[in-house]
Order: sequence, then structure tokens, then C-alpha cells
Amino acid sequence: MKPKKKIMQVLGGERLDPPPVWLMRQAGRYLPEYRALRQKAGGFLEMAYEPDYAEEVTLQPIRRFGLDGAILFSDILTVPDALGQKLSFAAGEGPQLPPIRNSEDVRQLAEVDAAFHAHLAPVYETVARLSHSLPKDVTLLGFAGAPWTVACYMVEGKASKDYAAIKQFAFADPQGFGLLLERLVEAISAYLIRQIDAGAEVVQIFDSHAGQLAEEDFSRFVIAPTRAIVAQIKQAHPAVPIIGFPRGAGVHLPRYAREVGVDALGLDTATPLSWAHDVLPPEMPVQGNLDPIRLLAGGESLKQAVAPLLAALKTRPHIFNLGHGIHKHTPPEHVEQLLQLVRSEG
Ligand code: 1CP
Repeated sequence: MKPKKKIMQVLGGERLDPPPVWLMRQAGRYLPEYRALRQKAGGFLEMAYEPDYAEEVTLQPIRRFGLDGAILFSDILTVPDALGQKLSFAAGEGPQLPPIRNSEDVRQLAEVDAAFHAHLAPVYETVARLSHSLPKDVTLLGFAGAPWTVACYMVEGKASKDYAAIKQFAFADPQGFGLLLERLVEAISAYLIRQIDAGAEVVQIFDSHAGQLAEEDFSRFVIAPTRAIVAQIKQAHPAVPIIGFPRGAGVHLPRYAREVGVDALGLDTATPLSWAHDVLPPEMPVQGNLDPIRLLAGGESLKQAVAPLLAALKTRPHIFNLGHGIHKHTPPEHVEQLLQLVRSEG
């Protein structure tokens, strides 16, 4: 029998000492080999939609560091792009989309049909290739954004500071906004199922903007749609673990853990680990949650943060990760230092 991969063991409920490690945004601009390839490709989307590039970029941090998990190189905004809302990245800036502001705009979106999947076929192809090219002990993670977080970019048209446009749409026209969430549930479920069909062993659902909502709104816009996605994936692929990452959920976290149906939780940097340990279901694996700026700083300050983090999660299945993505100015040697610390002190 094939030995089980470490991340799969932990997601199955085992505790490993030291814990397996992967890092959010482990492929990206902090790596010189990424910057070189991005320049050759011409831009981020050109890389994400070209399996030759996307496969190579996914493999770069695995080769360099020997991490235990590889996350597909793509973006959460390929889904609106495949729904016909054209995505672009202006040089040096974040994502831009022509904003959707009312139910008429929602009705203009494309269906989740053969053309939707044809648009995303390069992503599925990348996953399929990686499932063969990754080292045998490395877990392949697929991913998507959660409906609320993807909708934030679709309605705001870019990264937002105050979430005024999306909340005004959601509050003024709950029905129209409901249609948008419904379309996203359908699209994201289908997208993740195809990633799993292609070879993803785990999927993570990123809800990076979940921390912006009042209690009731958190239930309607985060919990309900994510639960619907989890149910659809479980129907198609009951054995594939799903990690939920509701960044900023704070006190809503235990409810998210109980109600959404995910198998494991990604914890953000601000979540106190002792509190999380007390309030989460006792056997639920967690992932996280080193402050990415500790990794940017490196040295003694990194060392001081790692030991207590490992100690706090000694009695629970734990996948070591950051509490949010790697900062783009992180020296790659700091990632090596981190791996040494985790693997020697674990
Ligand atoms: O080269 C570049 O300039 C592009 C930078 C970049 C990268 C490397 C973007 C644009 N996306 C990505 C890759 C990416 N995005 C991955 C790849 C796998 C890996 O982790 O190595 C993943 C998982 C994502 C997910 C993602 N995209 C999220 C969720 C996670 C998070 O960071 O909160 C979000 C919110 C996005 C939107 C997005 N795409 C890109 C940027 C710069 C952003 C953030 C925009 C903002 O500031 O809100």
C-alpha cells in the first residue's frame, strides 16, 4: 500500500509531530524564478491560463523548499472571468473587473455550461499535469474563492476598503444579490468538482473578506452559500477533504465550523489558538496561523513566534501555514529558516 501523504493524514484526523507545512501564496512574486517567468509570459493571467507556465510556477516552491503541499497556481477571479465578467490586471495594480451593480447586470452573466468549463479547461489541465509531476509525498490542493469574497470583487470592480458597493447592493436588493450568490454557488461547486476530477486531493475555499459582516449577514452571505458548495462537493466526492478559510470570522468561527460542513479550518493570524482550540469541535484539524510579517522579518523574531504556535496546537491535528498570504518582499531564505524551525522543534 502507498504510504499516506502527511497533509492527507492530518486531514484524516491524525496528529503529526512535526506538522506538515505549506504556505498560502507560496508561489509568487517573492521568488526570483516566478518574476522571471512572469516577465516571459507577459503577465499574471497569461501564466494562470497557460498550463506550461501554471504547472511550472506551482512546482517552483516545491523544488526550492520541499513543502508538503502544492497549491494550484491560479486565482479566485478566474470564476467571474469564466462567467463573462472580463478580468484584467493593470501593471503593478490589483485585479479589475467591470462592476456588477444590480439584478440586470447579474442576468447578463454567462451560464455555468460547457463554455464556462471550456474557459477554465487550462486550469483543469494544469491540475491533471501536476497530479503526475509532483513528488509522490506532496499533496495537491485545488482552490476557489467563496461566493461572498468573489462577489466583493465582482460588485466593487476591484479590491475594496469599505465594501460600500457590495453591501448597498446586498441590502437594497436582496433578491438580485441572492441571484448573484446562487450563480456563484453553482459555478464554484462545478469548478471545484472539476478540479477534483482532474486530480486535486484537497480543496480550500478562500473567504478572505468574511470578516466584514454583521451576524445575520455572515449567516446569509458566508455560511449558507459555502454550506451549499460543500454539500455539492461532498455529493460528488465524499472522501475529498475541504478546508474552509473564513478570514476575519472571529467569534463566528465556531458557528462556521459547525454549520458549513468543512473538514478543516484555516485560521487567520488574529485568531488566538488557545481560544480556537477551546471552541472548535475537538477533532477538527486546523491550519495556520503564523503572521506573514514574522516570515518577512525572519531571524530571532520568526523563531520566537514558531515555538509557541507549535505548542498551542500539540493536541490537535495541525497543518502549519501562515495566517494569510506571503508578503511579496519576503526573502526566500526566511522560508528555509521557517521550515527548519518547524521541522526541528515540532
Ligand atoms: O504576479 C502578480 O502580480 C500577481 C499576484 C497574484 C498571485 C501570485 C494574484 C493577483 N493572484 C495570485 C495567485 C493566487 N491567488 C493563488 C495561487 C496559489 C498560491 O497561493 O501560491 C491563490 C490561492 C490566490 C487566491 C486569491 N486571489 C485570494 C484569496 C487569498 C487571499 O490572499 O486572501 C484573493 C483575495 C485573490 C484576489 C487577488 N488576485 C491577485 C491579487 C493581488 C489579489 C488580491 C487583491 C486585493 O488586494 O484584494
